[in-house]
Amino acid sequence: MRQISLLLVLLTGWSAASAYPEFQRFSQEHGGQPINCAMCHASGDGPEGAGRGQIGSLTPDELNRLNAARGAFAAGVLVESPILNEFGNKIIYQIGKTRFLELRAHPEQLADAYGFASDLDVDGIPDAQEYLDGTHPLNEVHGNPWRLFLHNLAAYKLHVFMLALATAAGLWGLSHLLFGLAQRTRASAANHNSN
Ligand SMILES: [Ca+2]
Repeated sequence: MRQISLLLVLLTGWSAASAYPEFQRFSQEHGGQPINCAMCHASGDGPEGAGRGQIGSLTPDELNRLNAARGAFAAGVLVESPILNEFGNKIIYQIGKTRFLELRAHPEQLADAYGFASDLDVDGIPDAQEYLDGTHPLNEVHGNPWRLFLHNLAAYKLHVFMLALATAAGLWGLSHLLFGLAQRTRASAANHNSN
């Protein structure tokens, strides 16, 4: 069974870990961030090999899921390819394998084709924007610093307000304490001089 599934994989033309380097190259150059295959794949070294999340280590069930994903030519088909991560599988779901292959010639159009509604790591930056920025769409602490700051500021605005209030109250109390001490010192000095 495993041999049959593996044969299917080979017959359907899976070619290399670098099968779709156009997208990685675009994302890296556009975002100016070093990224590897882990943006879309289960393994940072890509799908070829015998490591975890690579073709050589797949079980018969995983090979079946791989074949199913590779045959998802139309958009809207839920796939669970074991060599892809959640973002990679969602790309196939959103645009389908046919459109994905077409976009190899225009990797800059993948973000628009995928759309900006999904934010898999819930860090406030859409998956498609993370693709453009060259940041990881499944890591909530990896993103454009300014975008993350704005998102966190909005998410924790009550905390920020309370912190600012506490700081202001602390400064107000300290200034009055110092003022009171200064007054007592002046009064004490005045009494000393009058005696
Ligand atoms: Ca995100």
